[in-house]
Amino acid sequence: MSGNLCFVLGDQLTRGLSSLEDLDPENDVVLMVEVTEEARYVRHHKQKIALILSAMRHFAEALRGEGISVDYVTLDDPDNSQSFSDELARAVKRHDPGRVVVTEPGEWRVWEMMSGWEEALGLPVEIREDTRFYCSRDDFAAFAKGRKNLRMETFYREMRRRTGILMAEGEPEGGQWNFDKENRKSLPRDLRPPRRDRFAPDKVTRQVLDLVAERFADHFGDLDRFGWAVTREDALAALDHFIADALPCFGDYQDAMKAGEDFLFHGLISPYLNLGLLEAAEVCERAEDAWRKGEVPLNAAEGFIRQILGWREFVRGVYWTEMPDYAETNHLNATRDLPWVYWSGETAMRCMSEVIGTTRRNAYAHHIQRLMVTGNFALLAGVAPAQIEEWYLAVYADAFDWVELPNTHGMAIHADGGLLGSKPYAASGSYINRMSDYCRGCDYDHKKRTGEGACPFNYLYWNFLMENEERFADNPRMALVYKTLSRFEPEERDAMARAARAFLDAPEDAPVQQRLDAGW
Ligand code: FAD
Ligand code: DLZ
Ligand code: SF4
Repeated sequence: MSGNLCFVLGDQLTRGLSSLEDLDPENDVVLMVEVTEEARYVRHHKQKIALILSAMRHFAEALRGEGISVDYVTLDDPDNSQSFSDELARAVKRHDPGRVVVTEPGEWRVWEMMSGWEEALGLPVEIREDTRFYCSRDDFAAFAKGRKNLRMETFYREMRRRTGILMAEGEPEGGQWNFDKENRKSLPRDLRPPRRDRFAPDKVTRQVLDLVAERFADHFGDLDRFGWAVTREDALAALDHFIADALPCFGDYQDAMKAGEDFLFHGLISPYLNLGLLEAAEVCERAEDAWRKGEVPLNAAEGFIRQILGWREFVRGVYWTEMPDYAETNHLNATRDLPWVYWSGETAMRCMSEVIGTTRRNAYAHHIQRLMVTGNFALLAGVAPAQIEEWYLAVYADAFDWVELPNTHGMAIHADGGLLGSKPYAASGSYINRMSDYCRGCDYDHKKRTGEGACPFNYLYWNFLMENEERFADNPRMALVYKTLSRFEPEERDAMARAARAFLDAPEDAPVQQRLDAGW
């Protein structure tokens, strides 16, 4: 064969992908491979593996339906070498292409791998830009150049101007760029979130679920509630459902948490965006359109669009301009092993058990749960960046390094020293109590800082501020909390520091590897 071998990765399931744009069905072959290496470089949640493999199989079928020749290697193929590089080398032998065409990957690890393919294979490998984003890597680098700190809000305004989304004659719709302050309402007790569409597994998905249950039994997570869309058609249906039923309230209750309500008014679309079943532009356009038709309020449309046009594009830009050094920073010198509770969910802290519970059941938790519960805990406990990052990368269906790393390393645990956020997102039990109903049913008392039944988030929070006083006391955004801390009696400060030490050194915090080795 003299044509192209177009290698499509598991998070590149978009028909308009750059590596497929000039595909010639007469001469070219698409290669897709299921490999254990990708499922095991971190132990991904079972649902995440099943979602990716099933979506890959459906995408391959859709391409075949167009008359495109797809060489698809399944995980259980006895000749499968189980790695990207080796499977590509085997496919090159099978097809003898003129060149290999790929779209740049979403992870530095794979980028490094890809950069060595041309030499290893001895034939041209064309790596094309991933055009599924609003902002290219080069454009972001130009934005970042010369800036000491990178702020999402500055970037977001530039993106609004550049795209014209929610703009009228050069000004933001509604006269305001950002309705963040209107996005922090607590949930009224009687407000019922809409029932969410879950998609019944078809035959292909059922086969994949069996395969995953058998091969990855030792991975975290339940499979029985698998309900993700695995085709573009179903992902579009999920988007329609979200826009009609949940987006109207998204803005008001974006930061709220409620026990037993895993999804509230969130989109549940991040896996579809990150795998390529939905495109960022069509999602933002749908939300804007709903506002223009009067179907959703402006604070909902703007709040939602900000997450995609702003945060999603921003963290990707940070990732590619700052890697690989970014992942190595550890500004707060955090070294604690990841507490076992992240895997077991067994704790009297109701907030933690709720968030880890939805993570296990759904391979999903919404942003505030990730940031202000599990992320906040890791920050306050001083968990080593690499360990908490591995956890986030493993447990969420939407997790890929380019988006997970900046969110965890930068936003949640401040390991980048403030490159991405001007202050750490540290919070005590009062925040969690304000934004959720978790504290109501908890064994701990969110009002107590010390003594019997005191909420761990309280003494961990104040202990964190005490330990990092030199670092943060001059930060104007933290002046108020340090003023409050200065009013505490020395005895209370000591008591909180002692409580924090005792809690963190509790014997159930056995190192994760030890518990993994012991089996689940
Ligand atoms: P919605 O709340 O409905 O938001 C709509 C969309 O906006 C999301 O689908 C997502 O594409 C985008 N978005 C929202 N917030 C962010 C953000 N901070 N960064 C990038 N995109 C955002 N998101 C991932 O896609 N993959 C990850 O691996 C990931 N890891 C995270 C780790 C931590 C510690 C934190 C704090 C956040 C992380 N996020 C990650 C961001 C965010 O939590 C998820 O995108 C969101 O919860 C997905 O659910 P949803 O589709 O219901 O989102
Ligand atoms: C995450 C993942 C998994 C579990 N399995 C596969 C796979 O078998 N084949 C594949 O092409 N991609 C898989 N992926 C997604 C890749 O890890 C992802 O494409 C790279 O990390 C680049 O972002
Ligand atoms: Fe979490 Fe503390 Fe509230 Fe319990 S009291 S749910 S530990 S914040």
